[in-house]
Amino acid sequence: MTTRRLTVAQALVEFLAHQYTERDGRRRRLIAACWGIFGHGNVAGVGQALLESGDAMPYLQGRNEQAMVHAAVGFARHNDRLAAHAVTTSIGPGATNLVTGAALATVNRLPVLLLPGDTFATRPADPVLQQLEHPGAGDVSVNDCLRPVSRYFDRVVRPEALIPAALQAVRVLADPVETGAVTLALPQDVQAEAYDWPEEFFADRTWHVRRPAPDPAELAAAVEAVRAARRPLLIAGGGVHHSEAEDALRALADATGIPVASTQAGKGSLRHDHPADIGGIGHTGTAVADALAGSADLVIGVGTRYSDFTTASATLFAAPDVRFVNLNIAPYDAHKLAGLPLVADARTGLEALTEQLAGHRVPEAYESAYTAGKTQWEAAVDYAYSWRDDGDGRRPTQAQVIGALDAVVGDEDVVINAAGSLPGDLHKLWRARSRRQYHLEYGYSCMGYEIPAAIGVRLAAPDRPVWALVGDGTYLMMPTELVTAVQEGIAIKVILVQNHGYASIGGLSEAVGGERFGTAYRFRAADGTYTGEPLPVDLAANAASLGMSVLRPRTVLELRAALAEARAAEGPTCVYVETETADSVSGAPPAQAWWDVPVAETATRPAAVLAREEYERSAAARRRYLS
Ligand SMILES: Cc1ncc(C[n+]2csc(CCOP(=O)(O)OP(=O)(O)O)c2C)c(N)n1
Ligand SMILES: [Mg+2]
Repeated sequence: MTTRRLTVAQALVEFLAHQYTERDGRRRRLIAACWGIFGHGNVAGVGQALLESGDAMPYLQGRNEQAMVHAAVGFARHNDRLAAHAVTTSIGPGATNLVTGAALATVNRLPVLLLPGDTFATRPADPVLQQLEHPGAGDVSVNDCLRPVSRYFDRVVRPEALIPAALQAVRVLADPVETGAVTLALPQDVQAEAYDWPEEFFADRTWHVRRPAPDPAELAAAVEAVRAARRPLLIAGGGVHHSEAEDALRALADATGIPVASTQAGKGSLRHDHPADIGGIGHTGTAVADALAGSADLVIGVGTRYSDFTTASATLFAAPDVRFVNLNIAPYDAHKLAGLPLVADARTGLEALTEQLAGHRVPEAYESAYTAGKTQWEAAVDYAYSWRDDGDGRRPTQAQVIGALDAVVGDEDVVINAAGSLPGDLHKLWRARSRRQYHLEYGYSCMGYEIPAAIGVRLAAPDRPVWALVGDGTYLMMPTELVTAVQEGIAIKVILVQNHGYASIGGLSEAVGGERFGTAYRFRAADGTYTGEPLPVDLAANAASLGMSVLRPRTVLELRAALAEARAAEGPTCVYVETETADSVSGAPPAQAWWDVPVAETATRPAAVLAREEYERSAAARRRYLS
């Protein structure tokens, strides 16, 4: 047997450089690059191995471990999960900084390979710097925090154990059901240890990404349910994009006239101007989609997890006899809401449905009713985007910011967002023009995702204009990777929306009796509350200080010009805009459906007492969907 003598870290890097995915005959490098921040837990192990690998494994330098995972996730999502990044960290704080990013990846089912350093396996001098030392469990390290947020976790405590661990890690990363964060914890001594590896370990390995076809019995039951339905509604989730099933979905909609609503992850599955596209659904949905959901007799969920935003916390689907058909590659999701499961790849499943439904079409009256609803919603979006230049220098609403962006983008632009009040406004208003344009991370809705994810997307698609939309709160949480964009010359475009705090949570707080407590960025007033003047903080100057080109438009007119300039810019550019801050005015239509945020059952303050009464009225509409 031929062997090669390498350290564990060198062997891992060499192995990863030879892994490929293949779907529909297209082969790609699975691990395209490795992000890293070095400390004593990986500098001489994985760090040295990356140095030694030369071009075989490109290295990317980040500023914050969580942000590196976000960048990796943005990259994987834009690659339809067929290519991913690895992230190496030191031990202790470097490793635990991964936890939030890992949870985000796993919740959204997006692949990322995490390589945190770990404390010595041989433990010659406990405690090493940054070691936890659990008094009752000698084998626990802080890396165990990564177990519940990883789809596969392994600790490589002996060199030869890398072989099964690495193979399992890659299997999970490339698996369309199981994928998410995969963690290989690497004790710092083991990383540097040499071993004689069988040469076959480093051979090219191609992981076929399967498209399972539906089971005939499940398919027959689903087809029967669709044929019997008078008011069917299809919900497109993120699985439609992951499976590249957009054409198959359009074919089904064209053939049957079934209207298609979308979740945050699924938006853009149909182009916004397709006659069957009725926009977002749920708490942040359109009036037309939510009205249809309220009376649908059959909901066909495709690649959706049915989050509480989608179901309006189990109140949206209100018809007494409503039933569900769930086309999902994951049995876990296919069985939700007591639906008829159709366990299959989204594209294969949609093609099978279209074939079996030949000749079937929804009633004409139903089609014309939702077409009218779609036209009305279009008018509501136009109204939210509209503005007059009456020369008074008025600041734009957030909806007008979105409208201004809508006016400058093309089909190829990518718009990224994750948290704050923007996701709801975008879900309601954005007119998605292509399958990858609308990039909302709303499984974990993590403040700070946007800027690093934009870097990841731009690495995946160097020719596309990539926009990160960030609120001021989000910006302050993680502006770090602007430096990375500047360093690498990655021309991301950041739209920084200043409204002096958490407009979203402020509005929510008010609705649930919280009186906006702790949600504005203001000085303390004489009474000790944060109701004084807005803070004299200049986030535009902050972005400029990190190396960004910064534009500071004030009015809608100036904003449009600035966005056009940013779009044409060759370097990373930030458009800083202060919006109208009158309480919760974003300019978008209000929520059409409920969201369950529990309200204090007993309180002395009248706002909470009133909110509780309202809460109980809304909560009475909750359903269990058991049959
Ligand atoms: C990491 C993280 N912490 C807390 C939250 C809860 N949260 C959701 S939105 C929000 C405020 C966002 O503020 P900003 O980015 O300014 O957007 P705005 O609400 O003003 O639109 C908070 C604190 C979150 N989603 N992510
Ligand atoms: Mg804000």
